[in-house]
Amino acid sequence: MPSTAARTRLRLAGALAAVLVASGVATGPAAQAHEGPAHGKPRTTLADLAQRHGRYFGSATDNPELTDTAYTKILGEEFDMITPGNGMKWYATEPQQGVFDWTAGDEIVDLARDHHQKVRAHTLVWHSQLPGWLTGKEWTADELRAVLKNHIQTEVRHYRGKVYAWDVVNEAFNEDGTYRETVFYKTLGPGYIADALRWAHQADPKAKLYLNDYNIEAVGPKSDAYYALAKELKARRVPLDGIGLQAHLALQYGYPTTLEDNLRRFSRLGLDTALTEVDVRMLLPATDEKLAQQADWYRDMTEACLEVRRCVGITVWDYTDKYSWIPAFFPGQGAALPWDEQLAPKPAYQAIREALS
Ligand code: 9MR
Repeated sequence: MPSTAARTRLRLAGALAAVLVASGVATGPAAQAHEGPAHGKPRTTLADLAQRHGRYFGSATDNPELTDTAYTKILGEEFDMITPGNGMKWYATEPQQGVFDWTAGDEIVDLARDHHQKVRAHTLVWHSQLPGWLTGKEWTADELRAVLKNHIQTEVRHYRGKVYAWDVVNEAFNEDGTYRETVFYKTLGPGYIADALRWAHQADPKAKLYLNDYNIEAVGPKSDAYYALAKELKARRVPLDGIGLQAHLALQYGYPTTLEDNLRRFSRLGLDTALTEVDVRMLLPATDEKLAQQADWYRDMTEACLEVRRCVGITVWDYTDKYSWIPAFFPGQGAALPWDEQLAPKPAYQAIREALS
């Protein structure tokens, strides 16, 4: 028979466990999974936890995956922001010059609306995944400017009022901070970025407009280039709202320890920031040790965003290893996302919850 003090401790522990279960904080294996309501109350999701901090927690998705109902169930429950991984890119939306196709993008916007989720739209101006009619021809500056303006304004107008933000220009800089020599830069000069932002703003004055890139999580030549450009654009009153840090990290290259400082300096320019395409890949096979390190990185990234007032949210580049882009692009690497290929949460998932709790 336990002493009175011990019984009180036991009761308190039991009450605490009940509160934790009711609030969705995992107290054991049963609380971790996706079996739905625990003790009659719906479990808290990443989105719920993020919203308590005034942030969102999002995932990318792609049209072919949407027939997987086990996948779409979690997609619809855990997240409050969705990014189409491919469906709004130029090759998909304007496959022939002047002929627009919204099928893929609309499917994802409709799905998000059905689940009361917002949309980070991606992306208007990028050197990759362009249609053949655009890459297969030499353009004069006047011609390309007209093509670019028409593409941006037609697409942004189509989604006006339906998306929270646009990645207007994606991946404009090289690693050393020089401009990437894309068809847009080579033909139009660096002013194409300000033009793109202004055209997008005209077409949807309420959408938040972002520049987005990878390898700009840490302070360094590439993020410095964004800092300088953002400062200049703000000074010239070009409609820029935020900088998206993709955050495609790899365990073998080390954690970007200056992430928080970097987010903060953009905040001080009066800009939002967001982690827009997060994944943390590793050399396969995944081991318990690597998965634990990955969890630490997800936790650290989440905490860094929460520490900086204008870091508005985090999006993972899809949520499950089942649909990650990594294995196809980096053979021998993978296991980059918070859910595994069987849609079971990994240590990274728990670490994100802890950071948000
Ligand atoms: O997730 C996208 C993948 O399905 C495509 O095959 C790939 C083509 O480059 O693009 C992926 O998304 C990219 C995003 O649009 C921009 N940042 C890098 C992402 C990963 O390549």
